[in-house]
Amino acid sequence: MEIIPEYEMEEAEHILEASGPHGVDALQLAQTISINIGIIGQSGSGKSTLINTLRGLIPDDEDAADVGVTETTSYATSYAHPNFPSVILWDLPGAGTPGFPKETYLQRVNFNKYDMLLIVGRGRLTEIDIWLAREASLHRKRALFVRTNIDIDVMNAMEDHPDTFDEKRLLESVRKACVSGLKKHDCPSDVFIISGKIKNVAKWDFPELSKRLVEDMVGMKRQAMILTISANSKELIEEKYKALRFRIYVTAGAFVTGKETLTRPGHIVAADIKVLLDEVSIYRMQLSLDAKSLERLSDTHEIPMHQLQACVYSVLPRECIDNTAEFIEKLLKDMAVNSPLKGVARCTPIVGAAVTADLSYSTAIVVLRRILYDTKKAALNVLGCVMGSSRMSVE
Ligand SMILES: Nc1nc2c(ncn2[C@@H]2O[C@H](COP(=O)(O)OP(=O)(O)O)[C@@H](O)[C@H]2O)c(=O)[nH]1
Ligand SMILES: [Mg+2]
Repeated sequence: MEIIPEYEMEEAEHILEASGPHGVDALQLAQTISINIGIIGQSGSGKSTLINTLRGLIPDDEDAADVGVTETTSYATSYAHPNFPSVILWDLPGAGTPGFPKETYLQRVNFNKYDMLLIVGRGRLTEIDIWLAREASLHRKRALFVRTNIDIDVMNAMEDHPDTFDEKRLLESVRKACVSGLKKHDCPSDVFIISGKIKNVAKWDFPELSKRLVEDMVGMKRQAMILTISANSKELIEEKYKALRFRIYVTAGAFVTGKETLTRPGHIVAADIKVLLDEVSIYRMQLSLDAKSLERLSDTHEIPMHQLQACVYSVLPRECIDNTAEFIEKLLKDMAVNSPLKGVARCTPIVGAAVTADLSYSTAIVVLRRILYDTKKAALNVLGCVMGSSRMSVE
């Protein structure tokens, strides 16, 4: 049985102290701080596509941003993450069109409200791209420049120069042109070269972009942000794992604060199982292992479903997926019989004198930690499978 490491107990103690004896407020707080991210750029540059992909959606999904070859976004539209409504991605109308001339654009899109901007451009750097980057800099806004459509450029270059085509060189020249163009005008020059299409999330700079979005958020905001981005790189899966591990102490806190507490680890109340089940389903959704996410991965990367499932089942017992409630119940019972929970008895002091902590709190922590750890391992397995297949399709 895993023992909770000292440093982690200290972290948990810190969070719980900061947010009152029950710790529940920490999670609520993380969910109520709103983060506004403005996705800005010329019409057709791929803003709406990028928003959908960051949220793990395809354009035809319900609630996805409208995508199309004609101007489709005529007012600022907010897209909250389904699970974490406090992080808001703003799909903004294209800048510099007759309907949205430069002169009134910043005011009409409410430029000041954004905590961060993603300036989206395709093709060569345009005057509008530079103008937006300069405004971001003048307004002291955190901004990243996202250069989309690299998939099309790669395809064209392959067709144009079949004998001399060199993808690495092409990327270098695109990057150099963007960075030097932005620097020349004293603009922030963090450039990410991507394809916004969901099938390309593991390619070019997309994983770097996702990671950078996370890094740029601090404290609680950072934690809320991590949980809104779909798990498409190893680093992001690890970050999500850390963020989800923090939640464990809060979720387990429900056992000591709720009315129907477990008095002995072997004595299982349906309400307790429900708390654990809900948490486990959040892990699966967050780490893209829920049925919908797996189906989508299978479709977009053309990997047979049974292959993805095999990656999951090689780590997570099949019954943990097919009958989670029974699996949890069995774990709890095993622990009641086999484990005196020596290591986790140290949890008790964190909740302090305000509550009478009992063994159910420790039990919940151990069960959740074990399932979360295995879910992360399964997510890394699935990612390995997807990366393998996307490398194959490039070669
Ligand atoms: N191949 C490719 N097509 C893209 C990419 N980004 C956007 N598109 C396509 O470009 C068109 C315009 O995209 P959209 O997201 O609506 O642009 P917006 O006006 O900036 O919101 C749509 O047909 C998208 O499918 C990309 O990175 N690669
Ligand atoms: Mg749009």
